[in-house]
Amino acid sequence: MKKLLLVNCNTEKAPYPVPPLGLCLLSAGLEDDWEVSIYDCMFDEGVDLINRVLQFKPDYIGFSIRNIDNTMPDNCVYYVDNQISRIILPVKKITSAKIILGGSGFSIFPQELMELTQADYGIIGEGETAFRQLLDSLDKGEDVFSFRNVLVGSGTKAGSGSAYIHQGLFSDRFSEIDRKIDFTPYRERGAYSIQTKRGCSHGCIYCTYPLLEGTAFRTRKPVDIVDEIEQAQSRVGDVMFEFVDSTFNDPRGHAEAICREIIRRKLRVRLRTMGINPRNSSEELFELMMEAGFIQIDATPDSASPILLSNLGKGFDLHEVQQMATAIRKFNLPTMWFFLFGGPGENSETFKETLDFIDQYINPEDLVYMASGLRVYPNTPLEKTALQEQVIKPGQSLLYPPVFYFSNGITRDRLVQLIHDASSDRLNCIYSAETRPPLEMLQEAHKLRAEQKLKEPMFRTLLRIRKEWKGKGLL
Ligand code: B12
Repeated sequence: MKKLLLVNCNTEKAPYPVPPLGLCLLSAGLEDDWEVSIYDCMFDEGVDLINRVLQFKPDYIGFSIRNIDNTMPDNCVYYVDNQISRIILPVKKITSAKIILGGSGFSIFPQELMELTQADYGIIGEGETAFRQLLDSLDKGEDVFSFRNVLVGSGTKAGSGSAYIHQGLFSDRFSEIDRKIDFTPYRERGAYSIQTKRGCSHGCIYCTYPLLEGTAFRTRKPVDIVDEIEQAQSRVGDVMFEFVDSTFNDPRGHAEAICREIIRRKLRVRLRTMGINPRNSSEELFELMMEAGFIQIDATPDSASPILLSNLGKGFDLHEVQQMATAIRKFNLPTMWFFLFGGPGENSETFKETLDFIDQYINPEDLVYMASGLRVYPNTPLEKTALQEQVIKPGQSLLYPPVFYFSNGITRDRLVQLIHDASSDRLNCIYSAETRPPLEMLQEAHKLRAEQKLKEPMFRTLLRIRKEWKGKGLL
């Protein structure tokens, strides 16, 4: 059996460490015919990677590049340099194994990352089918130049060999994350990732999801999804399960069906999800979610200004955002809200429209993240706007330095000032560039949670402490 080493290059622990779901899925699909080992750099920053390579002696090494930067114009963290200089290049120096790159970050900037790493191959997009085909063909010594989604060496341009297509059904294998990596350190703050579908049919102007996953939803069967959760829970015990879909409640009815299956089996699970789409949300959905075991959701309308919702291509209107917020509040479903200011057409009036919505509709016990500036990614509608408005030049690299779009209707400084003002008046509002709570606050929160056996989301505990500290004049 030929040997394959898969390396998770991601070491970012904020907002919490995320397990390498993609690599575990790839491993699950390959391990019948390949001897696969995963090296997870998350907690040891890759210090033992060279030893693993020397001992395991892989024929091929796949590096997963998930994060490029933290998408924040203020306090921007750029991850690529470290991943290349500390993880990929040292391995390249000591092995003759073929180096293959993949992952969502890689798929956004494939050519530039091939050049920077001088890797042998790269796979754009999802890997289940393409990676297996590539490995099998390389192993037989076959030509792989014409393979779709595959880059060969740093010289290839995106051509027939890399035209990006989205595959049909994705693997029905379970990731079994806890069997593939040491899941213990993820238990405390992280979650067990579950994907219920791929694809996104929405057209948010800045977003990479349709490029990464395709524009058509490809759903898994609710029975399979709940089997996966049930089996994982029987192995790992009480853990938070997190849905990692672009939007959880798309297409309409799928999320409801998953919740019903969980309820039918009387599972006692803790669940959270990002991406609730206002258009397909309803009281029925939130009621089912509460009953199924959701203890936290992320709501990401980006704006509550009708002009911005339209300019950002969100595909839902203010009324639908208001309805969603009302339903969330009715069921007291702990929610982290995300607003993204600075899109095309943003000005002080549109900012105020969103603020009015926050004041009227959002539970003050829920957290509101306020971000500024839109990260510009290749092949998105925002890239075209940025070109037209001469924010970027034709041919300019968007990889580094990271490029952000700001509306020309308000200066960047003024926008940040408005966010600062809004967050100092409202304790539940936080400027996303300044989200990390002070260490002392985190320690107090952990202590309180342990003493009182609190099961509420961490953000609610932190928010209460923040209010107390403010009351005592400590903030
Ligand atoms: C869910 C999600 C989150 C959740 C994660 C929850 C969790 N428990 O995992 C939360 C909200 C916490 C989150 C946070 C962040 N995220 Co996020 N997230 C996503 C999202 C929507 C899905 C990721 C996922 O799990 N996909 C499912 C798995 C199965 O897919 P996959 O890992 O990509 O693997 C497949 C392929 O990539 C490929 N593949 C992967 N590795 C390899 C390796 C080889 C060798 C090969 C051949 C193929 C291959 O095959 C796999 C199977 O098909 C993506 C966008 C997207 N649609 O992909 C953004 C995304 C990954 N996130 C992104 C970012 C920036 C972040 C943050 C830095 C944001 C921030 N400022 O906090 C943090 C970082 C968190 C961390 N600790 O690393 C960016 C990364 C690119 C970039 N711009 O840098 C993305 C792409 C979104 C975007 N803006 O475009 N995120």
